[in-house]
Amino acid sequence: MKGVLRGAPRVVRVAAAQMGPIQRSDDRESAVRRLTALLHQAADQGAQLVVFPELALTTFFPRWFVDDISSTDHYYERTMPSPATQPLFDAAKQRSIGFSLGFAELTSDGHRFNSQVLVERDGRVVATYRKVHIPGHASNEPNRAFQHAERYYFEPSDEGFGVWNAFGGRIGMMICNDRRWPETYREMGLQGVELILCGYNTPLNYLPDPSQDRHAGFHNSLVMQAGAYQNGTFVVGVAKGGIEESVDSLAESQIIAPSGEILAKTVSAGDEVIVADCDLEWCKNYQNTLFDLDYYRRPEVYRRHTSQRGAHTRADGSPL
Ligand code: CDT
Repeated sequence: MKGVLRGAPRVVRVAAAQMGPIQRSDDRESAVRRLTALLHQAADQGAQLVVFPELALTTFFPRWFVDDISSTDHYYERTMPSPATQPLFDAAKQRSIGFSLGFAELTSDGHRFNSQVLVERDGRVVATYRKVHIPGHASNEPNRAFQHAERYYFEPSDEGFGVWNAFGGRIGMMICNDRRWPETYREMGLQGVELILCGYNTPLNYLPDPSQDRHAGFHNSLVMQAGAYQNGTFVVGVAKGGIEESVDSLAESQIIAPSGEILAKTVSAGDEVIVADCDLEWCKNYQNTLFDLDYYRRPEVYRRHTSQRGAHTRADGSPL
């Protein structure tokens, strides 16, 4: 085991910029104005990085099904920065603050992804992450109170989970449903991640099993705190919360330490900024001791993780 070996502090002041709802009638320009105001609040508090939610430019459009997907092209960005988001990029560069931003991406060859861009303090695009785990359903389910047709509107990315050198550390990204899967964190943990950025839109009513509704906040914290601790990384989860087009969504944005502790958490379901000083050297307390992956992991007995998708059993019920 390597042992703690903590170096000089590498503190990144991180802001989580939660948004309240964006209604269907709200245009992109108003969303960008709200994002820019939040960015200025974060910069005023000395933040070097501000994290925005998933699909932060429009209402959560997968809650409606349409027969012709091209009729929803206006919800997608063809470039990033796009003309509408350029003012946000300009303000960030002017204030020397980096950001991550969730948006719907329509590529030049017609692919649709649920994406999140990471931008450095000098305005340089570091990376674009495309969501891997796409929840919900792919066809219209008219008996639902509302649709969650992400599997119709987005294809799952095969690019996996990158980790990038930025903000003086190792930065990873995930989007909403990705945060519920342990594989997401471990893929980044195996690349030495120190700070994971995650935007989310999580309805408070899970229609396939309403018994889960009262646990929405608990499950949100549970998965992100566990992922942080088990990989010795900071995790920043940022909601678009509140009642959007009659659908109530979880807020509870939070910044989590490698210890698994919540350092800051929002108290409203509206536009709100929280900040925390994240000393990336803290990760070493976990990555070089209890979770020294190189010393303690046993990949040779984890082969099912990549060779198998669902749970398999023999006809008699015994494990394979
Ligand atoms: N946006 C997103 O991924 N939301 C999902 C909702 C799942 S219910 C179909 C989430 O995991 O929070």
